[in-house]
Amino acid sequence: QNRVLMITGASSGIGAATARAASREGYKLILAARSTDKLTALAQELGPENVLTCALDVTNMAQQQAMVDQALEKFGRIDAVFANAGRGGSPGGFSSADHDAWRDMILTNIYGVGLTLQACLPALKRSKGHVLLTGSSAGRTTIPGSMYSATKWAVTGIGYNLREELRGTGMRVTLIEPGMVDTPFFDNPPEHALVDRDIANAVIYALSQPAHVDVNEILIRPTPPTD
Ligand code: NJP
Repeated sequence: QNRVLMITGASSGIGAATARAASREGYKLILAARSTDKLTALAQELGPENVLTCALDVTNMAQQQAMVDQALEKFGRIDAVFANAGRGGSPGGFSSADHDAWRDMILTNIYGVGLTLQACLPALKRSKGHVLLTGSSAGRTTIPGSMYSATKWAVTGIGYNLREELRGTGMRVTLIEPGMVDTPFFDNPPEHALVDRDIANAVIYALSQPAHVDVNEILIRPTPPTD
């Protein structure tokens, strides 16, 4: 197959695992993040002829547009976009969390997703493409004091509202909602967590469905520990 998948936040964790899984499925890949050294190493691993790496800060629209332009120049089309880049918050709750860290997180997790969509949608409309978003189980539940959770509620809303905007176009929107996953997202490895491949498998499942199947959401949590 010659389908083309773009992944933001591809330099580590869930994005990198999805790149590996999609490469095994035969996708051509656009891998984007700020850490270009890590993207280059991943492209080497996967076979550089089928991979385009792009330096991307998702909060920068000029870089988003350049990524799409380069992708169309190299591959001629984009069939799916996994808007996955995101970052965590800081402790302290609403009364005392670092508000500068809030700004960076809100810009990355919400505005950045919006910019990725705006840059990619013209190409995706031409291919009747598929949008996948990394939301979170934290975008479904109440987490005391968490602005991070609030940003992921926003991603849930983006997914729902985008699906309605695209209704009748043949395009599909899938919200990927992980529970805790052991990735560099955390300074210390969390206990009872999923691994990055578990989420990559969910992305591949959604991508692999025939055109008449629109996988709206996949919520994946670790199995609770046995007593
Ligand atoms: O984390 P990590 P995950 N512009 O830190 C990129 C969500 N999630 O894989 O730019 C562009 O390994 C960063 O790249 P770089 C989470 O909210 C996670 O766990 O080079 N890219 C890296 O590739 C996020 O949306 C858990 O620093 C930017 C990637 O994002 C997604 O899963 C649970 C960027 C982060 O990779 C992937 O996170 C959950 C920017 N401004 C949801 N800022 C979990 N791990 O438990 C960051 O429910 N990146």
